[in-house]
Amino acid sequence: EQPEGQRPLDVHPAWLPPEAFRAIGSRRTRVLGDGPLVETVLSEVREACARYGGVARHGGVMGHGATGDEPDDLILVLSTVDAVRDFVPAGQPLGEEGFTLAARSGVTVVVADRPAGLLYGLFELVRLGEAAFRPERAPESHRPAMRRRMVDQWDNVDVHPVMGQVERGYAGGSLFWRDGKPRRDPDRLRAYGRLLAGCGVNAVSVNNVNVHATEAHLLTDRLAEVAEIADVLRPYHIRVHLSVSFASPITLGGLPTADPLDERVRAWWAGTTRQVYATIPDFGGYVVKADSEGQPGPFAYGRNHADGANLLAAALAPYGGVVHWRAFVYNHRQDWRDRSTDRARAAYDHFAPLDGQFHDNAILQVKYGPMDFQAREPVSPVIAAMPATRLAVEVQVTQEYTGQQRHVCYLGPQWSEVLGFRPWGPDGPAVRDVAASPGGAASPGRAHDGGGLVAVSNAGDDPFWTGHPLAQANLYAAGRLAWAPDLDPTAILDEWIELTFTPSSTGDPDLLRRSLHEVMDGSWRTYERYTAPLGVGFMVRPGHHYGPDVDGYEYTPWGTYHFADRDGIGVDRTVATGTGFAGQYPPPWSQLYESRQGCPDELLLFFHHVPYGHVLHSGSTVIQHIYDTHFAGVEEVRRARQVWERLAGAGLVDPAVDTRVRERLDEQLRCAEEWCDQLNAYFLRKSGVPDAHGRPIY
Ligand code: BDP
Repeated sequence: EQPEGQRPLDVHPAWLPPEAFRAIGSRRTRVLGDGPLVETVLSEVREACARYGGVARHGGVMGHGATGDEPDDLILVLSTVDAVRDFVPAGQPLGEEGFTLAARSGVTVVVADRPAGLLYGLFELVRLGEAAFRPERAPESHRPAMRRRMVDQWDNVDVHPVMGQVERGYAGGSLFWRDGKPRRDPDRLRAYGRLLAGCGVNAVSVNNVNVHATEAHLLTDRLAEVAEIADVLRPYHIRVHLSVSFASPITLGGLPTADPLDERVRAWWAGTTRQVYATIPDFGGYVVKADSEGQPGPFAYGRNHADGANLLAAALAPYGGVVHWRAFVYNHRQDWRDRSTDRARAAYDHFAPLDGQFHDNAILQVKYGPMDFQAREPVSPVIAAMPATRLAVEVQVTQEYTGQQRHVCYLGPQWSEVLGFRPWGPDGPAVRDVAASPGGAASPGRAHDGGGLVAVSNAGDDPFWTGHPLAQANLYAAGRLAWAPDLDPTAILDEWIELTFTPSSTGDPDLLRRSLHEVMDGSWRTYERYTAPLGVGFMVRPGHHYGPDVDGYEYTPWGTYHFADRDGIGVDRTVATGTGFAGQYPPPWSQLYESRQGCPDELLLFFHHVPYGHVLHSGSTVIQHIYDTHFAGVEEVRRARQVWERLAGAGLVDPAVDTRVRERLDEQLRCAEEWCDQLNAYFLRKSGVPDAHGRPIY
C-alpha cells in the first residue's frame, strides 16, 4: 500500500522518481524528531524502504536499535538530541534550513537545528546516492545562501482571452485552478511541492502578477482557495504568497480611492491582511506589479513607489509577512519617434532615488536585466544602485523569450553569469551577494537579509510538467542557484540528469549523461546565435513573442527598438551621445559600456549604434558576425537533434519522453532556420554587404 499523498500520478515524475531513493531505501534509517516536516521526511524514507527492502524507524535511541535490532546505517536527527554531539562538533548554528552531514564508522548522520533542515538534508542524501554511505565523512555543513527562494506562478483562475490560463505559460493549464474553480488535485500539487523542495525552493506566489478581476478576489472572498494550496505545500516547507492588485481597496473594498496615504486605505489593507493571517497563519506575503503595463499603482495619487510598497509592508509587518514590490515599471505607451526616452532607464529612474525609504519587510523585486528577460541583456543597474534596500533578483524560467519550451535552452549558465556579475568591478560584491544581503554586505547583521531569488515558473499541468521535458532542468537549476548561487551550472545539470533519468540495466549509462550535456550545456548560447544579435534583443513576433520578426516592434510604443538602417544597427545608450543609460552603472562598467572599444561584444548593440563594418573583439565585422552566428546556430540545433536521436536509439530514454523531445527538436530546427533566413536576408538587404563565404541568403 502506498502512503497517502504518494500514489503514482499519471505524469512523468521529473526529478526524484522512486528510483532516485535506491541507496536510502535499501538501508536502515532512523528519524529522530517530531512535527509535520519530520513526518514528510519519514514518509519519504518509508516509501523508499518499502520499495527497496530497507527499514525505516521513527524515534528510539540514536545509534542503537531497540534490543535485537540491527544498528542504523543512516540517522536523520535534530540537534536537540544529546547523543548527536558524538557525531557532529558544536559549531555555527545551522539556522532554520541548514544541516550537517557526517559519517563515522559506517553510520551516516544528518543533523539539523530545525525540521526543515532535515528535509533538505534528505534531498542532499538523495543527490549523493551511494556516495552518502561512505563509512567515513568529515562533517560538512550546508546552509542556503539566500533565505528567500521563490517561484512566481503567472496563473489565472479563469482562462484569459489573450493570455490563456497561465500567462506566458508553455506547459498547459494551471496546477491550482481549472474551469474557474480550484482543481483540488492534492496529489499533483503535493508532487509539485516536492519537486520544488527537492531543488530548494521555499516560497510560491500562486497567481499572475497581472491581477485580473476574478483573481483579485483570492485576497478576500476566495481566500479559502489559497489556504487549500498552502495546506498541501506546507509539508514541503513552502510558504504561499499572493499577487494583489493595488486597486483592491476600490475594487474589493468599495472605497473611493486606493491612495496609499489615505487612512481608510491603510485601515482596509490592515483589516484584510489580518483576515489573511487568521486563515493562513504562515502566509508569506504579497507580490505587486504596480504602474506597469496597465496595472494600477501609486502614481495615480501623486505618490511614489516607496509609499505604495510601505502601505502593504505596514499591513504585513505584524505577522512577519513581506511585500515583493516589482521594479518592472516603465511606460509602455512611449512615442517611438522620441529618442529621448529609453525603456532600459526606467527602473533605475523610478527606484534608485528611493533607496533607503522602503520598510524592512519590503523587498524590491528586480528583473535581472533592464529590459525584459531577453536571451542577452546587461545586468540591471538597479542592483548596484540601492544598497539600503532589500533586493530580489527575478529570472524567467518560463521561456517567453527563449524558445517557449519548444526549444532546448538550458538557462543555468545565463543565471549563473548574472549572479556572478560584479557591478562594482572585480573587487566588489557580486549580484548573488546583493540578493543574499542588502548591498552585498558581509556584515553578519545583514547576512541573509536580502530579497533572494525569484523565478517565474515554467510548470503547468502538462504530463511532463514543463512542456519540453528538458525544460525541467531550468526549474531545478533556478532552485539550486537560489540555495547555492556559486554552483557550476554544468554540475547542476549533472545533478538533474542523475536525479531524473533512472539508470537502465542495458546500454552505456555514460552515453546518457554525455549526450544530455551535449544537447543542453551550450543550448542558451546556441539560441542566442540564431536569434537577435549582439544583445540588441527582441525581433520577435509581437504579442506571443515566438519566432522571428525583425521589425515587429520597431515602430510600436513598447520601447524595444534596434534602429537598423542601411548604415548600421544598435541603440546608442551612451552618456555622450545617447540615452545616458550607460551612466547608470558604477565604474568600471559605466566606462566600459560607454566605449565602443570597451563594451563586450555580446552587448555591443545594446549600448551602441555602429556601422555594419564595425570590427568586434572577435575580429569579425558586425554584419559577418550576424551571418556566421545564424548559420552556426542552425547547425548546432541540427547536431543536437542527431545527438538526441543517437541517445534515444540506444534505448536510453523513456519512449514518451523521446516522442515529446523529438517533436520539439523538429520544431526548434524549423524555427531556427526561419530565424536564420529572416535575419540574414533582412541584414543583407539593409546593408548590401554580401556574406564573405558566399553562402546562399535569400
Ligand atoms: C513580460 C511579459 C508579460 C508580463 C511581464 C511582467 O510579456 O506577460 O506580464 O513581463 O513581468 O515579459 O510583468
